Amino acid sequence: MSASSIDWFRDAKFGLFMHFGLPSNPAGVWDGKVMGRNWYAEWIRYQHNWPAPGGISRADYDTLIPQLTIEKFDADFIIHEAARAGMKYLVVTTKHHDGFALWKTKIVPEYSIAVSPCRRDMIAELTAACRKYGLKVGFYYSHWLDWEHPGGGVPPWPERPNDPPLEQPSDAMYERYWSEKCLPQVGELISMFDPDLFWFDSWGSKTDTRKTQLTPDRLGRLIGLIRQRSPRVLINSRIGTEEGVDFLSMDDNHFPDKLIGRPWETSGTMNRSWGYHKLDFAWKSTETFLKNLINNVSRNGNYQLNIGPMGDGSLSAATIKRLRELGAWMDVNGMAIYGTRPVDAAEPTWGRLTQKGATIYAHVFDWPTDGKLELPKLPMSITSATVLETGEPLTVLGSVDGAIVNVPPHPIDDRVTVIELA
Ligand code: FHN
Repeated sequence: MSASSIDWFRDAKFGLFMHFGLPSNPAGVWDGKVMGRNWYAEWIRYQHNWPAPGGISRADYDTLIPQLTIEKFDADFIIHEAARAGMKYLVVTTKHHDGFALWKTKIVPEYSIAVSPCRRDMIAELTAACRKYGLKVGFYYSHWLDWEHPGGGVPPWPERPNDPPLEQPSDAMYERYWSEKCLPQVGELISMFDPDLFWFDSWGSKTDTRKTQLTPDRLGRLIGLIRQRSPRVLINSRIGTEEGVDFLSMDDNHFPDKLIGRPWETSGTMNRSWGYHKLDFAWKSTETFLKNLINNVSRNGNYQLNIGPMGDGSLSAATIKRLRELGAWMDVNGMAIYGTRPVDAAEPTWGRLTQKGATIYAHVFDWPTDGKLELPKLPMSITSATVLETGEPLTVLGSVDGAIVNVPPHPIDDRVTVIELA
């Protein structure tokens, strides 16, 4: 990574995560049964019918390939929506755990979108749309688990409560997977698309002993290959190490309660599932997403909000509504997000603070009922306060230590009102 590569990531703050693949068609339901265990629809192959014995055989699972028609997939539309929502980068599943590639790969081409009826290259289309709308291009690649290759990792726990753990491939077989598929496909993604970021997926803590195949040697070869092919591409810590990578990825939907000095991000879902699940109706609110974003930004982090397009490639109405509501807020308040840094001050109980140069932004989550917004001790004296959305000037009483801003009786935005302090 060159010294400046991480700068765009630190300034961008808000990205779009996108989970799509073969499981987007069954969308959490197989043979009329809703998948169990959790709501991660992209896991249907192993979690179908859980906890009863079952799962889906590889042969049955592969009947999803002829269903991959994506007749309503419009990369331009999706990335335009992301840009309107204020998102500055995309991270898309090029290959999820099932091992199926969404680009026209020359490595294991028989398990890729090239053999589906659509004959399209989703990754090429999304990359072109990102370049058109000015978003950076990030690729999710499931390096650890791969359920296509005979040497790829399978879930490291018993999928059924009374079963033994699934049998993992031998180390020699895993090595074949690593050198025949994982490394060449990652290299190919770089040479074909020149991405800005790789988002690798393993989970749990650094010391999680289940990730046995991710040895220092293998991780070193993967990171080395990427660094050699692209000096600027960013790599996340879920590759399996925090050493030699560019930013930390929290666990799914995990929002740390304190500032972290290194660049970091949280990836989060709009409902429960990452891939589209047609019976997952637990949609979170736009207010939740905004507070997640602001919370992370105030603590030096980014937020990568996921969408799961439906099997035909289109976005659900619930997804589009949330993206547009986010965009409306970002249109008027984005300057309090992009390019900001944490403020050297105590975190207020009513919300969060961000700073850019000599301007501090107060993001008010809980509007004061007595009309007085009490500021903590700030690193500079405050003489002016303005509602960012409307330009309404507010009176500031006091200065550096515990200044008070007189605010109107009601917030201008029910979700989060931003006040610009200078
Ligand atoms: O197992 C995956 C899951 O399907 C999804 O891709 C998430 C996204 O962060 N990562 C894994 C679980 O942590």
